Amino acid sequence: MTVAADFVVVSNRLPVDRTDDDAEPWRRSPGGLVTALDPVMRSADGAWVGWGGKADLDVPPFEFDGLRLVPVPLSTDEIQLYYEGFSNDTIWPLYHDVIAAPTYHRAWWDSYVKVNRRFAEAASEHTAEGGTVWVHDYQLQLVPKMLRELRPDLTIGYFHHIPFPAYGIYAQLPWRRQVLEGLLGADVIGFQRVADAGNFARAVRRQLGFDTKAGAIAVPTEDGGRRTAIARAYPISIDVASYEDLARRPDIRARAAEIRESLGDRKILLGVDRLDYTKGIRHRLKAYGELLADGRLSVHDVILVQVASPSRERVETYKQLRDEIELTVGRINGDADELGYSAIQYLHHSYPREEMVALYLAADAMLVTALRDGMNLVAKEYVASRVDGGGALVLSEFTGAADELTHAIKVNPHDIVGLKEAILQSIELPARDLDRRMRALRRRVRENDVAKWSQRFLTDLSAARRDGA
Ligand code: GDG
Repeated sequence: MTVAADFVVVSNRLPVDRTDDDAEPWRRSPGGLVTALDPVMRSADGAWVGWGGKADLDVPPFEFDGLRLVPVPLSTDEIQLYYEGFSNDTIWPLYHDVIAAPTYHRAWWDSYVKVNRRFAEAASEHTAEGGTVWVHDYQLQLVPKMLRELRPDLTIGYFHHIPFPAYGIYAQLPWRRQVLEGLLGADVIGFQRVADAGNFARAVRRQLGFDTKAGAIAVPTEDGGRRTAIARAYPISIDVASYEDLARRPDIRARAAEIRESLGDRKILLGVDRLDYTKGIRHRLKAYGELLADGRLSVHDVILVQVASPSRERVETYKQLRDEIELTVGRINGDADELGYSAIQYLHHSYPREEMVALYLAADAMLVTALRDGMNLVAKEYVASRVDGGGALVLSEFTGAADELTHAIKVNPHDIVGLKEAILQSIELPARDLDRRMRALRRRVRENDVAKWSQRFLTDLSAARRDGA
């Protein structure tokens, strides 16, 4: 199938997973991005460029469930160097304020350049004359410039899902100029927070000396002129209605009741994270463990359910993190458990969305204690699922979500004393107070759902195209 689409999304992963079943080789992988872009893809003759999720998988473009998909192959070596290496062990820790030390390897960078070029070429080949391409995330920061060079007729957007760090941190990157130039190939560069867009503009000023004013960056062109690239915040969100629908389903409500009953007559604290050092799981455990040790909480009254979904298991830092967390959970449970009463229920699994919503509904308080997080969709999913108006949200001020969810119980997760107080508040504040907070949170999440997010971005992108023309 040849594809030349008017609207093309480029992301590291395609919105499908490869199965081992020859009769049904692809399964749709549910994700916010697909849901958000689905209507746009269908109305705008869209296609999606991305990796199929398996090494050395080289298959031609195909149609699946009404979506046109263009697989980009990655070799085993490239998965190691470009993806696990440069993306997840250089850029990820650097952009999350060096919570873990980034590793800089020239061979990783070389692979990153090569793979970014392959994505740019695939996008170039499959986009119609004058079309629009929307590139996603930190694995593909060089694609906008490469694509612009190949196809000056295209309108190019880029959205950055993770934080963009302060200049003092960003400046460590040996390839800091190339990455900025790569991103500036886009007409609109979207960030989660106003602060991220500000950090980016400052890096551009300091490194490249370009003028930036209120998010408009003057980028010199080859003919000696200038074009404008917009760098602005577009806080991402979730498909609120789909969470509300799930939360109203009788089977899911029954499952939530069953979870509560199985845990006894106790307050349920909940953590849901990819097992990642940015999520502040260790800080959360420390605070909770101390509350039990201090006697301010008792296993008879409270339990922490921690879902830690497996993530990046071949990257060394993640292996170490898993060991540390499991040691800590074991220690806390060993010290605090009583027969029939466990302090922490630790679940190193992934669950279907239905089960996640049942957990959200069952929990008295959701603990989001990330040390740094682009947005944190879990916080928004929890709020959206609480159609019953119950529950409390403890939210780290270092998440993008904290900018919008101002009625959460805010915490600085590094401050263990403050974190302990926040956890206590989440289960001890008067119901009237918690209800008022949850009402305000729900209003906020419903105002800005993921469809709004993509509309805002794409509206600015088409304005950029008009201005360019
Ligand atoms: C990046 C940025 C930004 C987790 N475990 C299970 C499961 N999940 C789902 C959650 C949520 C998603 O994964 C995680 O999203 P987050 O936003 O919390 O975090 P990242 O994965 O780090 O995402 C982040 C995001 O991109 C979007 O721009 O917000 O800051 O780091 O949807 O529900 N889902 C299921 N089972 C699990 O076990 N079904």
